[in-house]
Amino acid sequence: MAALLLEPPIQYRRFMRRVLAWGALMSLSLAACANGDQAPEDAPTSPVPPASANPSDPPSASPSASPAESPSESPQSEEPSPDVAPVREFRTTEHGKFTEPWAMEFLPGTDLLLINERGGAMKLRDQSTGEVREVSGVPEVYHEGQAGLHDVKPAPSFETDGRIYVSWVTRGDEGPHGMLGLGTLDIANAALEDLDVIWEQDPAGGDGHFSLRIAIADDLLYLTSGDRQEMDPAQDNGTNLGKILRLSLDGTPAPDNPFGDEGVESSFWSIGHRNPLGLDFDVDGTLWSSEMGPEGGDELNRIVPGANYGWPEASNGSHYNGRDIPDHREGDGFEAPKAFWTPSISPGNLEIYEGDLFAGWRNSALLGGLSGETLVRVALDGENADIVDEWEMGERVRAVEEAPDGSIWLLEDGAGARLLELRPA
Ligand SMILES: [Ca+2]
Repeated sequence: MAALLLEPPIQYRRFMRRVLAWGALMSLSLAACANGDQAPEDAPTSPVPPASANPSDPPSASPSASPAESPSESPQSEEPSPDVAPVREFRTTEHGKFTEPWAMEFLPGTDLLLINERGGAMKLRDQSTGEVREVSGVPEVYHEGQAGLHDVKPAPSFETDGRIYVSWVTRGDEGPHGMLGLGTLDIANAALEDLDVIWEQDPAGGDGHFSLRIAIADDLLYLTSGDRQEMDPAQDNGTNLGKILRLSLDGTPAPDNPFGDEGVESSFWSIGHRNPLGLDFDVDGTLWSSEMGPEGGDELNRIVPGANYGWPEASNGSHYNGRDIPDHREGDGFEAPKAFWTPSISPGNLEIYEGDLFAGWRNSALLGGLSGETLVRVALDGENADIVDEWEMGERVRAVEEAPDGSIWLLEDGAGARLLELRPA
């Protein structure tokens, strides 16, 4: 830390970051060899240079100690504040493993972390003892492709009545589709009770791009609904696919939504989305969403009510078959992302940091990369978003969440996914 506080010349710092990153990777590799699956407790993770947000730039390079290699970041991505040097290194502690985890949530007023596994298990982890209990009464889910048990979010009244929102995928006669339910969590008995379906994705379709992320503020519920890999529904205001919705706490369309108060459109907050798997508010209360792009073009979007985010008419990525999609450009009528990633990192969710433990991170968007196997920090400032740091995590990262004490928790992806706690080194 002392070296960072002394503010050595930028080129030297970049060089040292590469040395540190390379050293950390070597430490991790050595530790992994020595300890098998054990997470190294004493090897802090250092950042690698942030991935380029410019599609004309080459993909971000592997960590390198070579000072001759040109850095990929611009000067303005350096620390914005002269008095707070943002945390650059953290220590990682493993707290058990989960099977295909998808979402987690610290339950307010408790010492519990709730974890949803995509196969249909909802688990309560006591953060004091490490004990994990499985919750009964979870709806049966359809578990194929990207389908299964998805997100969870406590209602504003959770601390007094245990009310909690859950999203999942069911398979009806017409095929799989997403559901949003509201139930009551009996913590003492680890039971989900009185679960009512309050919203459904329509029409049904295939096994992908459900999205189904939940965010709540000011007694309103925001929900992402993906394009179900059909693309065109995102521009079709006759369906709730490819949209971000704004609902009342009972699941009905919220009053005064920007697409009018008739029919399905009355639930829309924004349109033209592909697979928005991240949703959170910044410290000013503005909604942001991370969205999986096609081949390249992953997006971090600042959500403006009534805006059209362009899918599938505009994307900074291309179709998987190589067919081009026009990039976002001024005057095309679509809202452009505030940050994007080409090549893709595949952000599994989005968490905007509000704490103090990671100095200098307040109002940073944190995204876990699935294909990227990274943790990415994006500094938000009003309408602007700057990709400022990226750490190689060595595994696909499914979920990022901030704990009440300001520590940051990650869930890896797939079978044997580790639950990780990050604290400043
Ligand atoms: Ca394009």
